[in-house]
Amino acid sequence: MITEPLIAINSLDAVVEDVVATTDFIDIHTHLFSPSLGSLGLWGIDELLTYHYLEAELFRFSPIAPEQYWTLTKTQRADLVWKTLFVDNTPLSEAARGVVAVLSALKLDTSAKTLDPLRAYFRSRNIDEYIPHVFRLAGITHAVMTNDPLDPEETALWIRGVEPDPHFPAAMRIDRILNHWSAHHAVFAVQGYAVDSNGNGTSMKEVRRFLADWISRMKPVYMAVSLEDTFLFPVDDVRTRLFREAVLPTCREFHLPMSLMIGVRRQINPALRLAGDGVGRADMRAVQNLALEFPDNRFLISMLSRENQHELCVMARKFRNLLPFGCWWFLNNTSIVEEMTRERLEMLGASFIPQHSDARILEQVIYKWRNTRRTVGAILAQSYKLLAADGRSVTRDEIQRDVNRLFRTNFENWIQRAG
Ligand code: FIX
Ligand code: ZN
Repeated sequence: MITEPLIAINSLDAVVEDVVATTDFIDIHTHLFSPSLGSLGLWGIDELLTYHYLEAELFRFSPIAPEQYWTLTKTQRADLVWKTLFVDNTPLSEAARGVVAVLSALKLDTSAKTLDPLRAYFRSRNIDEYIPHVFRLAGITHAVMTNDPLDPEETALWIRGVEPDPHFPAAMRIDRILNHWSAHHAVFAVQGYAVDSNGNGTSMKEVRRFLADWISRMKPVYMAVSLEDTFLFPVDDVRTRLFREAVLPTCREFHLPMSLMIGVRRQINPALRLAGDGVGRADMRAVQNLALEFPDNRFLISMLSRENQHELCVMARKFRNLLPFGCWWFLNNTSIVEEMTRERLEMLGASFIPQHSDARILEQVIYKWRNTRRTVGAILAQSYKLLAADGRSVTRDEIQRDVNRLFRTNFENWIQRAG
């Protein structure tokens, strides 16, 4: 028996906007790091401006050659990006508008001619007070990190001992293991695990031991990998065997979901470094085969290509061990987020995770979540209006339940009930 007042159709926009604005979200995929991981964590104006999204745009406006750009200091690079994209041109792109949104949220000058006054502000921040302030502005309680147990700099910190931070859950990223076994298997030996270049002998058992040791060290909430657009499963290679004999059994043993981010073409233009990655449409039969062969594994799935989104929605209707999440990277633009979110609501109801920030610099969570609230909030309100027009009004509690589900409990349940 519904006792709460039903929301009138012409009040839905305001109520949904308020619920979305006052609900804190969980950011399930970022490249941020907890303070206990020290200088791995990036923040401040120079980092914001040398973000690879903006560097890609810089090379479209500035005559500077990438080789010459990389000879500059970070400060000089930031000055050039600011002058080129924010002073000599109007910051119209999603990424450039994002910097403006961050500066305005921090009550800083958004059209300063030079960066010095802004640099003074960021220099005066105390990171332990600043992080909670930024999280409040972004409306998030948790930012899940991306932690690589084969990254030399990060490994050294974890082995020395990292204080767990409840606001920065870890996620174990294993691209080097799954995608670059031949280049990285030797690191296992250095860490005391007997594996060989073909993954034979004790390799699979040793990889499982390696993963188990790092799970007890990092206490990740999931394991993750990004995969190229040509990724296929199963094929006769060491990656298929690693999935089958080491990674997915370990996920089941430790009740961890496996996150698959599929469709990146790494380094299509190496001269741009991190900004040099591209996208390609993937053959989703790989996801279909994984979901079918491993019904007891839970998968978080994000496809990078716009052309894969409809297929992902259909696939998720067929396999309940697939949880679509986020409008990843080149999809994180209002026009595409609208399209994807509307389609997902129409095909999956509230059984998906609309967004993650993929923030690489701390303050980016401010604009990426502001954009998401604006876009997803409007799409949600539209859906409730259609429902009301079809003959069923909703209460604020029901809206709150759906928003909680989309931005918190779908993820919380997935990581708690995995495997
Ligand atoms: O693989 C990933 O996690 C990607 O998000 C990154 O590689 C990418 O550089 C990025 O920052 C996207 O937003
Ligand atoms: Zn990422």
